[in-house]
Amino acid sequence: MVPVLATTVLALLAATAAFGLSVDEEPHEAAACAALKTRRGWHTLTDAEKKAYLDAELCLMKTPSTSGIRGARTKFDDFQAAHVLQMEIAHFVGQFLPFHRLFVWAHEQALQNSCGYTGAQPYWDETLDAGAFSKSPILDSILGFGGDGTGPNNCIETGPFANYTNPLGPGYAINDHCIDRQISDAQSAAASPSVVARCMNTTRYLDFWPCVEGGPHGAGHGGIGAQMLNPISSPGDPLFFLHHTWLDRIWAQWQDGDPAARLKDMGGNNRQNLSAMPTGPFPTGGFPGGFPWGTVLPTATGSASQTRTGMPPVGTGAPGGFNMPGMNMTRPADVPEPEVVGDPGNVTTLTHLVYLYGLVQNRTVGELMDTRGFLCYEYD
Ligand SMILES: [Cu+2]
Repeated sequence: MVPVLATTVLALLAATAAFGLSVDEEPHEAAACAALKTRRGWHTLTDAEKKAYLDAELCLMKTPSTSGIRGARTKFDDFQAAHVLQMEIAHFVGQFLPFHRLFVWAHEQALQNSCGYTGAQPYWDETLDAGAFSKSPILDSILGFGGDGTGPNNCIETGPFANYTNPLGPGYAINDHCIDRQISDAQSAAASPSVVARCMNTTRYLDFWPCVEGGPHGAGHGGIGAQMLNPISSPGDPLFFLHHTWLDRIWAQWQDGDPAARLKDMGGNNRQNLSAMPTGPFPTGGFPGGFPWGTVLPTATGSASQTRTGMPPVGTGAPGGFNMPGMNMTRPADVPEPEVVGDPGNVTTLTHLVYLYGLVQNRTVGELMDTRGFLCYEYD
């Protein structure tokens, strides 16, 4: 039998060497989950709860980074910086949802451990604002994230984050700038209940994930626009975390629909192949049915009956999609190509390692399938 564990450790060591960052080799001990935290929607929080979250985020923005990740100045930047390095293997791939599950959780841990936040990570139920993001109460200038961008650079000029100097982005650039937005109500339309329902009605991860990534995911990023629309540097807008927590909730609810099957159901490609992607802005309303490509993808089970159409082909490919002028999506020489660790084939499996450069312990996709394990949360 192939020594899978040894192979994984070797791959881990290779990844460690490549990034010069520590990767623990200890077996992962599931931390005890004494009491599940309940993540709730922003629209349902009390004023005090909203203020506590916004204050904790502001605290992260004032706390110096200790991660050493390229470009990060504060602990808020750490997450954006890690996302920049992972972009190529975290989107349009099978680990899209588990990667962002750990990513959002790591941010929630930082709010709690570095800034004394005692609440759970809230989500933005975008079905309540689909097609009308510009009127969402989440953009409140006092108890929200501030409004649309204005002026030549689309800087947000209201709300608690108006004066933040973000050192990363757009894309791979390292460059001081404001948090910017360019809200599009039209592009927020695919956050609608009917699109979410279409995703929820799928029965396989291989259909569910691209439906979510192409539909509601794209709606949130396109609906807020500017930095949020940049697949590389989008976590520079603090709304990112509420958007992705909402997507994580959709996944968790879908899993709850058939836990026996769906807490183990994984698949998809390990690396992007965006060569078939269009460039330019999202079409109005996003891609409500999923990705717009027409090729066949194998799955984790390898079963011929589990192929689907409408997916990008497996293989490596430079990011070419959505590469509009100024988005800086061409990876520069000082950014290493991210390595796929623990998953030697082209198909995403439960042994696939999700890593965030030491921000939190590395986890396998298998460990991230159930929010009620070490992650220790559920949704209302
Ligand atoms: Cu992302």
